[in-house]
Amino acid sequence: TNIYNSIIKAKAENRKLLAILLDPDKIVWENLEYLIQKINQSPATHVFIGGSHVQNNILDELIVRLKESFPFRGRGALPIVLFPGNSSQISAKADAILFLSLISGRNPDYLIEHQVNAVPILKKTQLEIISTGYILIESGNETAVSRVSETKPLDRNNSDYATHTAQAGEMLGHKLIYLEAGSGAKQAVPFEMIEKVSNNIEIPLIVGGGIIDLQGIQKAYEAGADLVVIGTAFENDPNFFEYQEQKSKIVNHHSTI
Ligand code: 1GP
Repeated sequence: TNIYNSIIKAKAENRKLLAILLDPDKIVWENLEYLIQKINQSPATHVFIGGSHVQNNILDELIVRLKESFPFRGRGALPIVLFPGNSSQISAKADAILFLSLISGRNPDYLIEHQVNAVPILKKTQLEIISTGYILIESGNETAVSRVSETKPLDRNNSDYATHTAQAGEMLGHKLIYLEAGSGAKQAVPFEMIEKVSNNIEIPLIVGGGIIDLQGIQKAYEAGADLVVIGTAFENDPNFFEYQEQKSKIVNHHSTI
């Protein structure tokens, strides 16, 4: 319960968390050292690993490589958390797994079938298992989550229904709620929805999908996200956090003139 407890603690202290999402399928292995260096220099507090079609052998290798490189950073090793698309994407080498149930959808495979199939694999690992209610929100384009899970995302204009879904997830015993617009979403989860959901649950709230700049991260935090996930933006440009930092300095500078 190490990693979950640290998320709870951060929430209690109002320390916001940031995860970089790595998709093993999209990693350019020749650039891995560079990528790791950029992760180490970034403000990330967690690394999430997942994708829609990942194969096991590269999953293990990626995590081993990351782990070899993380202990050298000043503030300690970054926790590596699996964010699996299905039961074959489990590696004993990670620290924890978001044990997801797609509670926005009505496809039993992603509500319970994959989870049942994952048990024999999980039982052979020491992974910390974090039960997560996973809620997909309509994003203006079809995302891989929706396509692969064959489920309909929730209406982005109906914050009440999303909130009831999150509350049902909490009542069912999930330890986290993840509001997801989908990787590469055109539109991120609406801030108003983040606000309503976070005001109505006690457990920590993760928000991700389609967040592409510092302002998007900041606004998600202000709306009540406890942890923000950045995938595509960092994948497209490993200097993402440096540029964003410079940009925000410029903005702040101008606003004080
Ligand atoms: C996807 O929420 C994550 O599951 C991150 O999405 O790739 O759009 O940042 P992006």
